Amino acid sequence: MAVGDPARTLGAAGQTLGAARRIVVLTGAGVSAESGIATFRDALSGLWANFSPQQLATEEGFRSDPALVWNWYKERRIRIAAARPNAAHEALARLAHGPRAQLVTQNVDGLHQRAGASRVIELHGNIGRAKCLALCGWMGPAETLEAQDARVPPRCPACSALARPDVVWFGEMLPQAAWDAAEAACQVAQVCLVIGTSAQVYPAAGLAELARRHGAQVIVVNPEATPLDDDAAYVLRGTAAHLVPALLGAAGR
Ligand code: BV8
Ligand code: ZN
Repeated sequence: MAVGDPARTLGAAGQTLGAARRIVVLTGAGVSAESGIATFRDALSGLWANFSPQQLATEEGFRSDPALVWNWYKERRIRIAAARPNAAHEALARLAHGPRAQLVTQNVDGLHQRAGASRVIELHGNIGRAKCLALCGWMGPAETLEAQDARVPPRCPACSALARPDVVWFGEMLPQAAWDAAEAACQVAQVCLVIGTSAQVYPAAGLAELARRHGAQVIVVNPEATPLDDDAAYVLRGTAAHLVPALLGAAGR
């Protein structure tokens, strides 16, 4: 792992990124922190302070108190709608326009897409979408459903079961197509750029190691230490909105 003078590390990491033909970018909640979106673990503040993610972001948590969990997601959706993509989202959207870079995110906030990124792999779903709790196949925009049905949670328009957020809860499988596409991108990447994730939640947290085992050089961007740092080729200690544009600039992208 290259340490030492941050400017030199940024320059070297930029060169490595600039020379890569295949890049996979893995983002976590930290990439949205400077858009004012609390990271997952910070999200449980205020009214939600006495709950754990494992309580609210699980099917059993939802089934035991559907209105409470629906309202937690609704509050997060409202905050996300009021937020704007930051310089990191915008720089990554430009990078992902090219054929060589594949954007993979754990985030459910849709900010990569709002910054203009088109081919985003969402490993954990999207908070803007609702789906049927009984998995009858219905899914649609949560806000539209709320406008049509004032009950909390609203009901599935197709079968009247409860509607739920279309996100991956703890204990749930990730969407197979998204997972397969993320794995495939990691298996062919020369560089794996990991931004704003604590790499605590599996299986997403294992993707950087998968890329590294297939020969990728890992570049970590995070203001704090992560379990990926020791095996990374470069660790850029700082925030995404500052370092991602600088890194992509140093890569000539
Ligand atoms: C599954 C959607 C199994 C919901 C999310 C014991 C050991 C190992 C694993 C497990 C275990 N017990 C259970 C498991 C599995 C579990 C898991 O990994 N648990 C963890 C807690 C140990 N995983 C699951 O349950 C997964 N499913 O395993 O299924 C299975 C198998 C077979 C058959 C059936 C089932 C599903 C996991 C998905 C959960 N859903 N999100 C929602 O959003 O409400 S996870 C959620 O938390 C996020 O999506 C993200 O992935 C994760 C972490 O979020 P945060 O902590 O907020 O963000 P992050 O980690 O990215 O940390 C923030 C980082 O940003 C920090 O590093 C910080 O330094 C940095 N940062 C801060 N500011 C900035 C910054 N970086 C840059 N710039 C800044 N300005
Ligand atoms: Zn239904």
